[in-house]
Amino acid sequence: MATQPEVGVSDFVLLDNLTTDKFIENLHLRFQHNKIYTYIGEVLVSVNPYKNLDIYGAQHMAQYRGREMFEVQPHVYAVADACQRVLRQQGKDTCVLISGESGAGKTEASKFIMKYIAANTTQVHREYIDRVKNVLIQSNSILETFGNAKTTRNDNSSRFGKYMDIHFDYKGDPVGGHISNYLLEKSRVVGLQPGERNFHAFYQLLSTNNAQTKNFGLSSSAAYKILGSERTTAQDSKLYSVTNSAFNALGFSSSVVEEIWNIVAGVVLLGELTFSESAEGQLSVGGPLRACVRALGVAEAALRAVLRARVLAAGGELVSKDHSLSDAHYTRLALAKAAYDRLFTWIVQQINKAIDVPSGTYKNTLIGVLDIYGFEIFETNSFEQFCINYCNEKLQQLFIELVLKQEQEEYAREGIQWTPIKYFNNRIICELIDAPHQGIIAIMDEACLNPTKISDQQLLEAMDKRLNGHKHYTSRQLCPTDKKLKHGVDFRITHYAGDVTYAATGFMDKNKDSLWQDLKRLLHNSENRSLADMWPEGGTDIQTTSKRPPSAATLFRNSMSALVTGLQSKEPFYVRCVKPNPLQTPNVWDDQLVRHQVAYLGLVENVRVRRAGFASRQRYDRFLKRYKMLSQYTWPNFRSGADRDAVVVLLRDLRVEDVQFGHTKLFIRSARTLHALEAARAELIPSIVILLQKLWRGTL
Ligand code: AD9
Ligand code: MG
Repeated sequence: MATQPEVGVSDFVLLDNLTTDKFIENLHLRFQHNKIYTYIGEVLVSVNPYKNLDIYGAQHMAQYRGREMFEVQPHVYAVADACQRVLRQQGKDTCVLISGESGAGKTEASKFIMKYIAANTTQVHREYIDRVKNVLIQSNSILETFGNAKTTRNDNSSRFGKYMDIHFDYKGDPVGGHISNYLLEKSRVVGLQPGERNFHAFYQLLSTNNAQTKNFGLSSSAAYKILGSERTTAQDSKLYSVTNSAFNALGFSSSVVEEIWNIVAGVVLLGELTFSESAEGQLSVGGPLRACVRALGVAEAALRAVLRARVLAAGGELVSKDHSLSDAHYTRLALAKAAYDRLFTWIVQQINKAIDVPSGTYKNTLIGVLDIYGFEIFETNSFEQFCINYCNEKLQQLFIELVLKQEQEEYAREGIQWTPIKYFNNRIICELIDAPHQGIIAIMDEACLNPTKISDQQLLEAMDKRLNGHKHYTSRQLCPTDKKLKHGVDFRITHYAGDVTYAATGFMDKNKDSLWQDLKRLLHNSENRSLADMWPEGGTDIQTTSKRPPSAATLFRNSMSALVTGLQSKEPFYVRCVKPNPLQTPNVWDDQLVRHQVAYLGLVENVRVRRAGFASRQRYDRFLKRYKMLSQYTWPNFRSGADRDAVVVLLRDLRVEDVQFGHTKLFIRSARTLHALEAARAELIPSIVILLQKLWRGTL
């Protein structure tokens, strides 16, 4: 591996005259040679090749085991190995934060990391460890079936955020895990953009004509509203088996699996229900109502009742309020979304039970892997994009704090002097969104709590009033001449990654995210035991449930804040994923698209920060091992004394001066120096090899 020819530079820190152009040129050159990974120090930049490269097999894994990152070609396995090494050698928890936009390769990277970690175990308790590994890997198929969908950007796009902890015992073998899921894009269940698909689960179920689907009158050849204009494929049918074997491997009983698919069928059938109104204003439900109630395990009269009218508690009395035609449609869709959303979270909870570390097993350390939706800018951006982009702001903030903090701490620890470099801190944007009382989330919550119904337009007015003058906020109302703010409900946030115009339409409703109590009760009373289990709050009396649950944005903000707190206590590694083209095709490079990502991921800034401090830091023993051949005083061995002394002598002999000697590490300021050392080493290696061969043959 070390003898492979270098293409461009494998660490951006080594680039001469750093500019964005040079950065992209190097990334492109390496991409053309299938070198999709490049470092910025310990940060891995990964470009999606959109083709299968032969770099992930067992023999490739072996090359990374126990090797320092700079010793081998950049690879996602090197990051996984570094994580595991920190964990084993220093007993520290680590995490890998994977970021990048939709289709950049985050989920694939997270799977390679898990694969590497699973393969890199000791031989003791093999059987048990194998089960844990299998379970961890199989859980991915289930999550993808229920949480992924084809979008215009990615045929297998994760429509939820995922954070997975993998727990290790004292030997560093995996003993279990835990998955946290964040905000599934449930609006997809009832509304698709052209060219997009619903969650894979729907197509998988409908691609098979089995007893279960026949029982509900479903057929693989029929068109269902929920599927949009897309049809099921042979691949869906194959994946249906894969999902079911994954359920089996995770210990889901066959009756629970049947109940899960019944709920999926129930949601499909809810999508088919129709309503009509008689001359007297009487609402009747049409379409496959019978099949729908069978699939959901609820009573026909009960489903009909909740679709036709709503029961409310008013002044201590229960009153029934008839639905209009549009209320009925709204209710049907709310029910479908809520049932699917809860199903997804419940499945994650069941997976967690299956992969939980058994009680009595010693948990020592953990590696967390975060694969969360990337920054999204669509034609129309709604509440979902608002949350997703807020999440990216929080993670960028963490990146800034940790990268800076780590650098500073390391310099302090090693007794090195340095001057911090300035760069844009996005804290101001995080606060625009989440500050108590003044932030957008607080303003939305206040509007949702208002006893009189507040429209999206009124919400926007409230935001304008409070946020007028904020550097990162504007709206159509505040800036009527701005051509990009076309509609009355448009507002814009200047995110760290660029301007995003949001349409406030639906914000109030999506933020309230409340499901009427009679719908919860309907699901709670289902004969489908799993479904009933998903809706425990449906057992509460309507009159006693006056407390409003926290809003969707508040729940999301709280889960982000818990996530960030958890990540802060771990040693972080970063994978920054880049998408080379929007066509999902190999060998195509779209310079504009790449440039945009390089800018908002702050990659060039990242190199600058890395270089403003020191281009490289290396432990004395490792440095000596790698470069001692360059001086007669250290080759083959230093006469005596500590590694640090040997390095001092070596560098004096080589006349290298732009270094500082830390307590345990050598800090090299300029990338050029590192470059020169590497070049000198590469030049010497062949003659040393010849020398050694002669020595072995006894011909010297
Ligand atoms: V999203 O935000 O969930 O929409 P991701 O997760 O960033 O997105 P994903 O990992 O799903 O993207 O990658 C998209 C597709 O690119 C995959 O389905 C693969 O077909 C392809 N891909 C990504 N990484 C690799 C790779 N290292 N080798 C080969 C890859 N193909
Ligand atoms: Mg993904």
